[in-house]
Amino acid sequence: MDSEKKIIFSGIQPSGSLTLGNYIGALRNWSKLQEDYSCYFCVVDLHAITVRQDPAMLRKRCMDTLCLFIASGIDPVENTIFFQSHVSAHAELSWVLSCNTYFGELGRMIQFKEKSQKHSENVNAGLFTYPVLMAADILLYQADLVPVGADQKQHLEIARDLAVRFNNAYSETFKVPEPFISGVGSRIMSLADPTSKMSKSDANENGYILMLDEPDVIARKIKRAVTDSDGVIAYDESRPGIYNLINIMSACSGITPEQIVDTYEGKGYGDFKMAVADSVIACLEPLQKRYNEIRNDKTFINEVMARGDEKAAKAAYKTLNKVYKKVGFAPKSL
Ligand code: AQP
Repeated sequence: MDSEKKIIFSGIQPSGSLTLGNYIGALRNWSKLQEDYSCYFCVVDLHAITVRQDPAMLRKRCMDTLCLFIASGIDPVENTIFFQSHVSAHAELSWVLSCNTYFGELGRMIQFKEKSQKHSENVNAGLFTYPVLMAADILLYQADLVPVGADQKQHLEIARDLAVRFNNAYSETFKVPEPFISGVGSRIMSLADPTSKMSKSDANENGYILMLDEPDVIARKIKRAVTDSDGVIAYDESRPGIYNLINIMSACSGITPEQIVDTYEGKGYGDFKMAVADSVIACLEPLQKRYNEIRNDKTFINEVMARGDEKAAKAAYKTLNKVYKKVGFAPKSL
């Protein structure tokens, strides 16, 4: 890996099967960064247990997620792809940082407020300190840049604040990360409720398209997508159902929203939805094929895991050792 390249860190929670939103908003863009940046792409399994998970299902989803990274075009040799729980430095740095984080600043996090309402039966401390673990993820690798969606901007701000606070208290230790705005990939909304984000943990499976959905399932879900009664195809944000379908088709086919409107103006929603489904199916087909080739190849997966864990651990412990020294912990050997 070229040490001159800027460092990028990003992660996805294995809290469900990955969706078309995860692909368009994250994975597809990540695969375009690998030539120009030194990238750490992480399956953030520690974050996933802030919401109760079935252990067998979580284990399977962790492996599925790793394979979907690769199937999406992320080269496991060029990049560092790994599991967060395999590098214990994440949890260790998170503790040190949490001793430098104020209760009040975590209480202001919008995601905490939303998730604690959604999971009111399990408002645990991990859900509250989630941004501190995310800060540890980023700061351990001395990341220059972090690709973030609008909903993660607040968390990146905390990571930046913590880096500056620690550097001021203990001398220069962490690089202060900047948000990375790629400009590609829109926010994909739920098919069942186009005013909310397409989410892998949505209780309604008609709300999302999974990266591994079969073609007939994709066609059925898009056919059932909530639209409106106007019957006109126009690219208009105030009509979120049609607007979302146009964005999906544009992201999957590379055709601009304006060209899509020109082609389907005056045609019924039925024809248009069929075209959207065809574009999604064609977009996902090559990655599904690659996924099926690697998912059961244990030797390949073990090699990927061993390489990624080792590279990540090397970088992470270098930072953690520095941190332990700066806060005043006794060295392991004299
Ligand atoms: N609908 C989306 N449109 C565009 N980008 C999306 N991402 C997620 N959903 C969409 C991007 O995927 C990355 C990883 O997200 P995550 O899994 O760590 O957490 P999330 O954003 O909370 O995703 P979900 O699917 O909504 O997960 P759950 O349901 O578990 O909370 C991020 O880069 C995100 O922007």
